[in-house]
Amino acid sequence: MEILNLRGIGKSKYKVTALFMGIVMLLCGCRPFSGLTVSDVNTEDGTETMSNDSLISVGFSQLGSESTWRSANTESVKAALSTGNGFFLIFDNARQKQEKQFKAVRGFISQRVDYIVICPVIQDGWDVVLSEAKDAGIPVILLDRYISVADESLYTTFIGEDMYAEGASAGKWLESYLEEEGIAGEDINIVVLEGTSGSSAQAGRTKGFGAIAARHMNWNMLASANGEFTQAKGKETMARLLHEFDDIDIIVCQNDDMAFGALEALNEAGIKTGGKGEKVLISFDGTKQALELVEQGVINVDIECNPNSGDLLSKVISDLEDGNPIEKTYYMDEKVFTKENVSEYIEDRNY
Ligand code: GZL
Repeated sequence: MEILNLRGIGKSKYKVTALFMGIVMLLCGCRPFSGLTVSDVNTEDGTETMSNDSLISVGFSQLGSESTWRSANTESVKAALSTGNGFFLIFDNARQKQEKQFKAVRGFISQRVDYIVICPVIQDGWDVVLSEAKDAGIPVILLDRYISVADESLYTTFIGEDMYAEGASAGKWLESYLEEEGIAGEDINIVVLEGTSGSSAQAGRTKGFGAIAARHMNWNMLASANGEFTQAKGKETMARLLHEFDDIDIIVCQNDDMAFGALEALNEAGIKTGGKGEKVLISFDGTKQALELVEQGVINVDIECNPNSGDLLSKVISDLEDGNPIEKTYYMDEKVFTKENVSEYIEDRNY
């Protein structure tokens, strides 16, 4: 946990004696402040005090750093919720472990932050810890991924992407592609490399693509296998599927990192993708590296999933601070990239 700020009692603006807090943390076996933003130092007795007049403290539980997309999402939030923009950000990387997210959220509650932001690694299991945040009077904002809770008042708003729509976009693109190739009536064998099991990204994309696939009796879903949104697992999973099936026509990777891994396995097997009569490769996220592969005709289509939600998050928090009405859901703008349109977007892609 990067501690950029330790909040005192209540919502009032405060002064914290960093030296005292550092000793307390040492006694508790914690690492003293690292990266502490000290606005003034009293050199007479060596104590350091930190004042943060009119800054908004935010505890951010990021699920991990598993993909290019995730790193871009983290950077987007850190850039938007900077001290210069009026925030003190406490950042925690849960390394894909929900238990670590629970621990981070409870830490934010004990530090009485003004807001808690969570990218939930999986959908289930959030009711208890979010009830604790509600009891503490701290608004919770979901970023990127959804949760399944009985009481929707446990979170204030969701800012992210419509995963179901992303999955459906991939299915609709495949319908058009097969029509254009004149093979819409032929048997089509499909494998899917899925992201983190139980995440709203994996569930939404699977359901959205599945709804389109259900319209076609000749679309054979050979297998869906977990690639954990990582390149390494994507390679391993693709290699296993190539070993299992020798008649795969369509490969759906639920993010670019798994597509990069799949391409490693396909290349090692001497199998090409993207071209006429070659296997079709469908991916999600729209990272620069992947868009370059779309332009080269290696990835057939990439469904954008925009990680740059930091500015919108900052605006929503500011609206909450000002007492302005806010929506329960904010979706990011997203595109479908193909060889026909991708070139105009690659240059400016910042992830
Ligand atoms: C989608 C996001 C997914 C990305 C992956 O919003 O949660 O998680 O598609 C990332 O790259 O790992």
